[in-house]
Amino acid sequence: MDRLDASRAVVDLAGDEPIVGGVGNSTFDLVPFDRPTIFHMWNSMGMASSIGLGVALARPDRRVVVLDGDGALLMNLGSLATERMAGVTNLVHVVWDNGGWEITGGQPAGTTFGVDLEAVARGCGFERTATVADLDHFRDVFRQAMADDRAWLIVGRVAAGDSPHRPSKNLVLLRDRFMAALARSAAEGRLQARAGAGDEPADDRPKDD
Ligand SMILES: Cc1ncc(C[n+]2csc(CCOP(=O)(O)OP(=O)(O)O)c2C)c(N)n1
Ligand SMILES: [Mg+2]
Repeated sequence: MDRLDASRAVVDLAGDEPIVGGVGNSTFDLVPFDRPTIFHMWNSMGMASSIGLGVALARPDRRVVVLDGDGALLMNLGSLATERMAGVTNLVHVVWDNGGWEITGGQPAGTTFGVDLEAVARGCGFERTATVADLDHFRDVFRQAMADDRAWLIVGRVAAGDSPHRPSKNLVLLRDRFMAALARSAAEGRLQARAGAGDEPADDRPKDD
C-alpha cells in the first residue's frame, strides 16, 4: 500500500476529527491534505500516541486518530498498554509499517524480524485490531473503526519510500491552530446541543484573535 494514498484515505474518512501525525513520514504525508484539525508532531519520536491519548482523554466527544510509524511505536511500545489502562474508547491508532526506520536510511526493525505489532496490541488489551496491506481493505477497516465506539489499533503495511512533503517548522503555530480548531469544534458542539434543547443559542465561540 502506498502511504500517501493511505494518508489521503485517512483524512477523507476522518472528516473533521482530530489527527495526530507521528514523527517524520507519518506526518509529512499529511501535508498535501492539511487542515487545522491535524497536529503535525516534529521530532518527538514515539510520542504521537501519547499526545493522541491526551487529546482523547480531554475530548471524549471526538474520535481521535493517531498516525504512527512502526519504528516510532517501537520506541514507545508501552503507550499501547497506557492507552488501554486509560480506558479510552475514542482512539483510532494507525501504524504505518514499512519494516523499519525508513527516513534515517532504511534500517530494518520490528516486523522485519518477526515482531507482530497487532499481536502486541491484542496482548495489551485492544479488542479491535487489524493488519491490512491493500488500500481498499484499509479504507474498509478504517471506516469501521471511525464509526465504532471502541478503541482500535490498525497496522497498515506500506511500501518503502520517504515523503517529499514538510509541514511548517513553526511549532507554536502548529500547536495553536490545532488547539483553536478543537476549541471551535467544542463551542459548536455546545451551540448545537443548546439548539437541540430548544435554548436560545449564545455565540460563545472563541474569537480568532
Ligand atoms: C529519540 C529519537 N531518535 C531518533 C530520531 C530520528 N528519527 C526520526 S524519524 C525516525 C524513524 C521513525 O521510524 P518510523 O516511525 O517507522 O517511520 P519511517 O521513517 O519508517 O517512515 C528516526 C530514527 C528521533 N527523531 N528521535
Ligand atoms: Mg517505519
